[in-house]
Amino acid sequence: MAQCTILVTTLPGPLNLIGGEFRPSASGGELPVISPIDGGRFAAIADSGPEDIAAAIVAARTAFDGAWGGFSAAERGRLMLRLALRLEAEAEALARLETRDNGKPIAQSRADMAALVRYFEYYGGAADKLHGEVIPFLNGYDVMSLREPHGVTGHIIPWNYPVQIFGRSVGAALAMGNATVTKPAEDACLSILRIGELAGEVGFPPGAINIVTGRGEVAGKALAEHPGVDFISFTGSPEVGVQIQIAAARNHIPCTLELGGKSPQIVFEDADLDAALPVIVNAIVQNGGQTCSAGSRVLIQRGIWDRLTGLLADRFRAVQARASGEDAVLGPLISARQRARVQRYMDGAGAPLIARGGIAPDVPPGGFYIAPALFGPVDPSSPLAQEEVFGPVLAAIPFDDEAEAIAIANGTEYGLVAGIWTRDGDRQARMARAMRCGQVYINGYGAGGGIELPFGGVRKSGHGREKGFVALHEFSRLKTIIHRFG
Ligand code: TXE
Repeated sequence: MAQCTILVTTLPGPLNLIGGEFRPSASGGELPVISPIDGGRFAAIADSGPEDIAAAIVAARTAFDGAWGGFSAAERGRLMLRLALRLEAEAEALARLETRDNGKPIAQSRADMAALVRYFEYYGGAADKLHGEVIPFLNGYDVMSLREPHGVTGHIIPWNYPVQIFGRSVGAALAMGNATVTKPAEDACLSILRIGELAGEVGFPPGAINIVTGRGEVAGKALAEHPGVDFISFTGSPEVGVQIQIAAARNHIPCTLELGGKSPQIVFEDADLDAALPVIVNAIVQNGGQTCSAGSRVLIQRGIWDRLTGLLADRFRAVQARASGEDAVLGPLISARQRARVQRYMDGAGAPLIARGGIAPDVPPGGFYIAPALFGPVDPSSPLAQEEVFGPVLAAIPFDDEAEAIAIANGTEYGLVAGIWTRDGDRQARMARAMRCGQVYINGYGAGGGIELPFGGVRKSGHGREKGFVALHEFSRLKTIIHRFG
């Protein structure tokens, strides 16, 4: 079995990071950490409650009003760059820890760590580059706008890309001077705790970065509802997203929600199929399809239906779920629960199975493996074409012309990303504008981590933009100062 050697966390036990110290939850409760690779328990995390969240918020506020708040923008940026270097030096150990905790193939964990480093480089470099404006007004007035941090920001993070999402949201928040409280997902949070430990080592003052683990409906809920939080960034399911937005409304604070998608890849008859094929397959197999921007629908113009589904079938049959070592493209899913969810969608597909991949015979029997599947033609109104499966399941849907492609592509409640495959420049422009979503790729998909590229959805995919420079606007607020002079 080509499983990689995994380092176990250096953390001494089920602890939270609060005010610069690792400490157990107030109740002393803990939750098991299960590796999806073999289903075995290998560590424990703190099962935190409202008291722990409250303590973290006090620590963050103290940092914001004290040491961390006293850092200039340039000093914050320099510290973030120092953390980026430290993370880069630790990247391999972090990647191995992530693979054991999350189950993702080691190559994917390495890519996640590279993105994490880039986020701290990017936002560290940007910390002192968001300028206010001087606004022309009446004679005898100087008017300027000023970017200020919100104060204490809450970050509720899912298990699918823990470190990338920590980097994009906590990184941007820190760059703007906020003090942060993160509640990572109970299914994968060890790498985030380790990042918090490294941040302390490079000189982040106590309370700037707090990390409290625990169950969503307890610790996550407590963070979302706490009146001491000034801004919430949430990435997760639409159902919980609604609860977060209600809690934010009750506290009169803004929030960003990133809630997944049902992103289409639209392939026209004139597309370069050699270029499209590997990208389409990767967009649904990567991270086991447990990706908010997974390309989970492929819309195929009827004239190339047989050819493209045939080529896709060959590729799907060649994919084997493996134990996340060097040779793995597809690893296990995050949990038995997630595998059962994906299996339910496969069982109820209501469409012909075009091709199925496999599971390597030497995977550990207790792991959460599932073979990838390609279905088609799928009815665009069926659950498989409408709902986020979050697994390696691709729904192929035929279309006749541009208008029908647009109607099908925009015909779900989601709207996160779309991919357009055509050589026709006019059509590229028309289609890009017609897509009701936050990001459109033309003749490509999901390239290079995209940390610089504004990202977020519409409707059920959420609102607000993270990644890129624009995230600094989300994680800060504008003050206008009107100065009348004599
Ligand atoms: O999400 P949850 P789950 C989608 C995907 C997946 C489904 C369920 O389709 O199959 O959601 O996944 C915390 N108050 N996405 O159950 O429950 C929780 O602890 C506050 C898409 O894992 O939304 C975790 O930290 N917080 C998505 C985070 O919310 C709560 C990524 C996400 O968990 C909470 C993940 C509550 N009441 C799932 N309940 C994406 N956009 O990429 C849970 N949490």
